[in-house]
Amino acid sequence: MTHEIAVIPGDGIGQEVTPAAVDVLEALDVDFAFVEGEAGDAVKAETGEALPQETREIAADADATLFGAAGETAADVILPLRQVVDSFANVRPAISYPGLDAVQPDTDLVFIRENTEGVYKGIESEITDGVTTCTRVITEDASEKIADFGFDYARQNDYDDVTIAHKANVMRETDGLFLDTAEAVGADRGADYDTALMDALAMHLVMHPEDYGVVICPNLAGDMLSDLAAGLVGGLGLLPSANVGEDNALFEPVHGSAPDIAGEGVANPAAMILSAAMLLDHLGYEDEGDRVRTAVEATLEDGPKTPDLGGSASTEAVTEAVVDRL
Ligand code: GGG
Repeated sequence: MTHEIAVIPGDGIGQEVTPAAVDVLEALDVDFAFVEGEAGDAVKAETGEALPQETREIAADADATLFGAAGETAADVILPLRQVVDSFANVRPAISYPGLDAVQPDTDLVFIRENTEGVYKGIESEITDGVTTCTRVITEDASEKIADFGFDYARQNDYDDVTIAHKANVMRETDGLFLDTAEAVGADRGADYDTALMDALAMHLVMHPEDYGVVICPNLAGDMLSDLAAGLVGGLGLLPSANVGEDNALFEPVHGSAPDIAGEGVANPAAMILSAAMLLDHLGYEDEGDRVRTAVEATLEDGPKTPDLGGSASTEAVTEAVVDRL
């Protein structure tokens, strides 16, 4: 069976790490057909559109999508792409790997981020000169769906600790609804869980990440807390993610386009390759996903390493080392 994979490198280092993930997938004994689509700053400068209709169709029709990174046009690219694949959950694991100089070597967290609403709904306006507003949308349906997904994820992946992140003491209506709904899901299942104010949670995650497992979050909180957790494990070059819908999914590193190093060929491909491992799991190739994760882990431990991890290897050299270890 051939699996059609949409490949959308996007901007900056997305152009460098996305081919790395494709190289790894091509080295496996799985039949993929890759279809490339354009998106981002460069295509907007050329055509006026950051996410051309053709790219939307490629992603909608594929069995899964690999996306690299968004730059200045992030809001016009990554948010609509997540809608194209109808993804309601953004799964972001943050794990410490042996052999890296991590701030917190005992980190094994997974952020389950609501992916459709909150302030990322994009309802912003300038109501008068010097005054802007942003409407934060939280619905019972989306909150229930993400909480269900989070509790299922914890059970299926053997995480004992589930935490519901919120700021209901200030955003009483919106996060009040998120919290009440997520707690009702936990109570219905008879599941153990904690709740945590997201600001205090940020501090506790920095000091004691080992106390946490699955963290169910509203959209913006999930984006921010997962970047914070990247800092605990060695940087953004290490965090993969899956945007999961009912029938489709998109896989992307948590990092952005990194314009400071784009074009130098030294971006860490680990986050992108680990995202490809999540794609393999999603398509039912869990053994192949494990092989890829094992090869990445060995490469992170024994090298070669890119400059963000204290080495001097190129993206290509690290990718070759991962492929050799498969
Ligand atoms: N590959 C992920 C990416 O391009 N991230 C940049 C970004 O702005 N992300 C915002 C988000 O994940 O919602």
